[in-house]
Amino acid sequence: MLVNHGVPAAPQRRLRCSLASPLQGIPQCVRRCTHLTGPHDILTGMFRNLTLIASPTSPYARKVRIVMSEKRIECELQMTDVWSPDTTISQFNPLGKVPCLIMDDGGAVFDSRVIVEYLDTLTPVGHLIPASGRQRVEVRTWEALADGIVDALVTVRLEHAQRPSTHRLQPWIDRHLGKATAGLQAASTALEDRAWCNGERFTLADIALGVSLSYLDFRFPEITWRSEHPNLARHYEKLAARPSFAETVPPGV
Ligand SMILES: N[C@@H](CCC(=O)N[C@@H](CS)C(=O)NCC(=O)O)C(=O)O
Repeated sequence: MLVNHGVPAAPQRRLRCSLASPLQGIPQCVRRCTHLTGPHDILTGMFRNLTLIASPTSPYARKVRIVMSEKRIECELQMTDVWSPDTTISQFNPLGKVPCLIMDDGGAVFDSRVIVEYLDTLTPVGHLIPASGRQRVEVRTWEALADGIVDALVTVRLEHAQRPSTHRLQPWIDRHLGKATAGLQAASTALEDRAWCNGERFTLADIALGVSLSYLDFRFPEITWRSEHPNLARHYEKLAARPSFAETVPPGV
């Protein structure tokens, strides 16, 4: 959609954390995703145990959880509050952010874009990222656009949640609201009246866009994106009805 030519697939990145016991210290708010079947590496035949460190309200973690659900990948979910002094997230992700995927050998994978790329290689069930070429880069650009909308909204949210009102910078807030607004307009223009963001089927592009629209509802209910972009509203309604979206709704919505 927003690019002129295809690029080669990005290499899969795997980062290892140095801890002997990788999950030590993570609060035991663990939920087993029992409706899912086990992940199976089709290349090596190895069965993998996966743990996703997340927070219930993180849109980036939600994107990963939706991908896992769509692909029927089993995971253990461990919730942490990244803003709490007690969190141990930085032992796994030095950037102190969720989501972070821990593999059975203790390897830690972040951020959400790298995690979903890895997950899509784990099972042939419901491929979400086209294998190569123009289609692939278009889906990844949709994801970058949707994540960019979320990035801008999270920045605005943090201005309110983390900074005293006397220290807030309105021009900074306006700048990021402007990015979110422009991103929504670009998404609406690119979607037109098509059934899916890219091609003829549901992909990661739809997941990322749906998560960004849901985050607007969750944190910025005053933004009237539905009336400005009826095509996005229609698309979101369809996405929100999928079990993967319904089962990952942030608490309190
Ligand atoms: N680009 C990252 C963004 C992750 C991110 O910013 N996560 C937030 C939660 S929504 C976080 O952990 N923030 C903690 C912090 O910034 O210290 C991704 O896609 O995973």
